[in-house]
Amino acid sequence: MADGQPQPDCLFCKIVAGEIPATVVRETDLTLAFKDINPQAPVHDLIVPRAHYANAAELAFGAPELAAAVLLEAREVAKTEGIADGGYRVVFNTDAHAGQTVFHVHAHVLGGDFLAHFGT
Ligand code: IU
Repeated sequence: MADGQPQPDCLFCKIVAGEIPATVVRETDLTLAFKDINPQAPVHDLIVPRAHYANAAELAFGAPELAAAVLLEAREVAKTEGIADGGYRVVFNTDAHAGQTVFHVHAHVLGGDFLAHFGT
């Protein structure tokens, strides 16, 4: 389903609703940014849209303006965390082969040091 409605068993819907605590970095009307509980870099935050979409593909298709808001928020989170100048990585793990484990779309924002490079 890709209509943005909250899902009862979704961990990140519960964080958005304040039912489960998180260390919030920034919030807007559309998004919430919080610390990843298992950081993979000196700075590792997650940005979620408040609305529920399962993954980046569903978000981009169902609410492209909200997808843009999440990307713009990555820039703001990087500035807030002081990593905008050094550079940072934005990752959307999308479905099984990418190892997605929480099926409420989230952008990982990683930085604060040189990150392992992949690709050519
Ligand atoms: P993934 O892209 O779905 O693999 O990422 C899920 C992330 O959510 C992962 O980095 C977890 O450490 C993180 N996370 C969290 O921050 N808080 C939680 O309660 C749970 C997972 I469960």
